[in-house]
Amino acid sequence: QKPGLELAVVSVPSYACQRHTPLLHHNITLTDALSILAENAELGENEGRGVAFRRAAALLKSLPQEVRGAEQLRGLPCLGEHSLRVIKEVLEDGVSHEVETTTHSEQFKAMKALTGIFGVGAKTADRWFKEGIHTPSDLQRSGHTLNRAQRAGLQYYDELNLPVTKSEAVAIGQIVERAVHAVLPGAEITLIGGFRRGKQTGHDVDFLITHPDEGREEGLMPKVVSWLEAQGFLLYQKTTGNSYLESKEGPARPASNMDRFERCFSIFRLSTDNEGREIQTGNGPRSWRAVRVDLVVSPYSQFPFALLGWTGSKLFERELRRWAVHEKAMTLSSHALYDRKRTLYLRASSEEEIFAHLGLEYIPPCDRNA
Ligand code: 8DG
Ligand code: MN
Ligand code: MN
Repeated sequence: QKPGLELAVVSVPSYACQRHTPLLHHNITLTDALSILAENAELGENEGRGVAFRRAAALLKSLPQEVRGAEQLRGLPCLGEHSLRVIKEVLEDGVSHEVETTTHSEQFKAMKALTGIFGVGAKTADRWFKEGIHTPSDLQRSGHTLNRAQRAGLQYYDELNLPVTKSEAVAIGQIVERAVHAVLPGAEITLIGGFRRGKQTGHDVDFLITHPDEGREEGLMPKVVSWLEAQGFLLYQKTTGNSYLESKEGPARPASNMDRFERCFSIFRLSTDNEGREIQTGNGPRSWRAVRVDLVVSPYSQFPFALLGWTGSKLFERELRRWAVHEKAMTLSSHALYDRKRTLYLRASSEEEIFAHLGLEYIPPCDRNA
């Protein structure tokens, strides 16, 4: 009467980009445990270990039912020895000793709190932790010289760690649209990132901007930012120009997933009047909140690649690139797809065409929650 073989018989493909991974799935307890270990590895700058836990968690997210016993996992890919051990422990005891130890460790708690400050990465946080700085308040008191991003991150710490709701994302979208259309009529604005995958909350709001007349989008960001600044919508912004030149970059694999689009990492000042919500601050309540917003500008010809590259999830993106390289001898970035055997760039006018070039079934955004 054990549901034994049901899951094992179904063959599950090993790349996350070959699978449908919905937002809501059946193995939250297990994936939560593995995510903690992934996070801990990433905070310790052990990327390989982090990816292994993320892949195991993503596999479980794609299963059509709850895993009740370890025997159901036989034959499934992506489950390394360490992940399997953790899964078995959780299935048998309800908790994993390693996960418990991690969540209670001073270092993990401190690293999470410090990297939770906008502008602070794992390296910086680790340096501070070793100096005895464990919390944002410790940092405030330490008298350390902070850069502009970190100062803003510290100033709006509590709000930026409050989830952004879908309705807040929509409100931000309306402001971005007004700004973009004021400086470039006909430009198109698309909500990307987690919200495009159907998430109801996010840590930020991401937008991709383009214009059907190639070239019209050039230099757009500084104009949009000036408009937003003049209207008092920005608490912080850092704009980076486009540095992508197909001829110069060539087909070589970029060093990281950082792309070269014109972009702006910002903090918006969003009125909360409409939601009837007040934000509590050290200086009393107020009727606006800080929201992290990422803006990216793409030339029209690269738009499908940018859309695919910025919709996420991060693991789904990583798996797409890994699939491209190892299974297809192609290089995928947020700008282009290069076929190394035929030594040519493959054009695409939609995400569907990119999946087709890659020999993959089309996976819609709502199923890219790997
Ligand atoms: P969340 O904000 O709801 O928490 O999740 P998310 O929307 O999936 O994460 P994100 O950190 O906002 O990233 C959105 C996507 O953008 C993600 O798939 C990674 C992708 N991305 C690139 N290039 C770059 C880059 O240079 N920096 C960042 N931060 N993200 C990038 O394609
Ligand atoms: Mn996001
Ligand atoms: Mn983002």
